Amino acid sequence: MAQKRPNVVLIYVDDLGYGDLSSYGATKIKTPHLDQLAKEGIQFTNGHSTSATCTPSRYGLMTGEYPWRKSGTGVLPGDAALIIPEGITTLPALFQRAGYRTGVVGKWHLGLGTAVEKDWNAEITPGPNERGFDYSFLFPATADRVPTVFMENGRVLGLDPSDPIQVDYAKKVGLEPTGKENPELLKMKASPNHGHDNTIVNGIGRIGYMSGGTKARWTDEEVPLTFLQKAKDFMGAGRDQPFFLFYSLTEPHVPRMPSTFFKGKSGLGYRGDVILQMDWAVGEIRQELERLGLAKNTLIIFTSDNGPVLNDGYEDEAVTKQNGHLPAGPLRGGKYSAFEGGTRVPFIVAWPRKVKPAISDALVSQVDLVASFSAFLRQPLAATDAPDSENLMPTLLGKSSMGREVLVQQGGALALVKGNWKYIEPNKGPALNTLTNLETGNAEAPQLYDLSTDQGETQNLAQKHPEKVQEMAQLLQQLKQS
Ligand code: NG6
Ligand code: CA
Repeated sequence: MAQKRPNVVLIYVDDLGYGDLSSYGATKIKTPHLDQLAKEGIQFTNGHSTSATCTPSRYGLMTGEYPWRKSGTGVLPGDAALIIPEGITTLPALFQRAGYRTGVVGKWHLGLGTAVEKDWNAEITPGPNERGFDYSFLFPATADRVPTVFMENGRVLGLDPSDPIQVDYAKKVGLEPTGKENPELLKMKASPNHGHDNTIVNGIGRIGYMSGGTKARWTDEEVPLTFLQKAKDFMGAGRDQPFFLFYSLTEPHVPRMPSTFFKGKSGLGYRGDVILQMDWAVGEIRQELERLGLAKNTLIIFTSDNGPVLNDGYEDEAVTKQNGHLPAGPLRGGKYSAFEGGTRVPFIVAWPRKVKPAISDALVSQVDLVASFSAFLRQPLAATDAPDSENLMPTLLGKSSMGREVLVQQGGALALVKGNWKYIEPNKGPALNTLTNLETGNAEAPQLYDLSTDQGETQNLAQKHPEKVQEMAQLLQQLKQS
């Protein structure tokens, strides 16, 4: 019996948009491995991340709680404390309770330790290992934030004790050059005003300051290869127990710095190149599962933590070599946005012989994974656990076409989707983020769109249907208070 339970690999990528894969309609880039996965599994056309940025999305994914309910879940600096509270059932904890071996490999960005001030040279707890993962190999925040080091089970990997690490987000530490003072040392220029001009590591200016840990610092070109190898090692490590792997890739988040053999391959600049590399890594994972004899009994979920952005802080040619590629496909907005481009992302589920290939239009969200796997693994949740998570396992496995009835989306503003209607609540702040050239979805007047006829959210129908606006506003209010 026990050996029949499938392994689960959750492949989570960073800032990949709805239009970035050829299976989702991209024509300027080809992603054969993901196309294949989509062909063998279910491709969701209305699958959502919990939020339009990384930290809140990951918080929702891990806890089954909408992140806007909890303060402190915005994009975290690299020295932040862990934001997943103790005593709740996380997604990996469900697997652990069900007897799985659990691991996270890749980007974390949910904080580490109990405080901002911490000793990076000692073990840092609590972290993923205290919240449901038996094994962790990660980088703390984002590729553009210090410290630029890998951590294995709470400790910086390859640290030389005679060269201790110090990290600070408020003031410069150490004597090393910064992008601001020494731009001539950069191999990839930072875009003005985005703030990627602090400590230079591997020729790239970062957000935040660090000193020391010279030998432990990563080389960006090696990051995806390192994560891939660690993911493979984890999958192959124990045969008699099923595993849950959260493989959290950094692509195509900035700084985009593909491995040498992918540089220039896409013709779309490094953003396209790292998407190709990410696609390749998915193929490698599948091949490794084959090699281990585990492919048939492994459920793979592939999705992204938020929508796409071209210029997110570096002059990496994502804009100048865009070549007509539409990273959000037909959707409006992108990363940071309350429009569909912010959270509607690629979402693919595959499980050989168990999931029949299909395209599903059901409304599903990453916040639903906790309740879904609670049901699947028969591990009950406490009444206070995962308050916003719905069991959509039958839908995820293609046994039902029913999705959520309502979903709250989080850009800057909150939005509510119910059936074909989408309501974006009035929100102050600029309608256009001029740094990234992305529409935020902010407007001081309510917005109402009919997604069944206007997927691109071009016609605000709020004036035409005031009663609908009122109904949706009230429902959102209720959900906020529940
Ligand atoms: C933003 C950064 C952006 C990126 C993002 C986090 C600026 C101006 N921009 O604050 O470059 O790092 O945070 O991305 O600082 S996320 O996908 O992890 O949410
Ligand atoms: Ca992200």
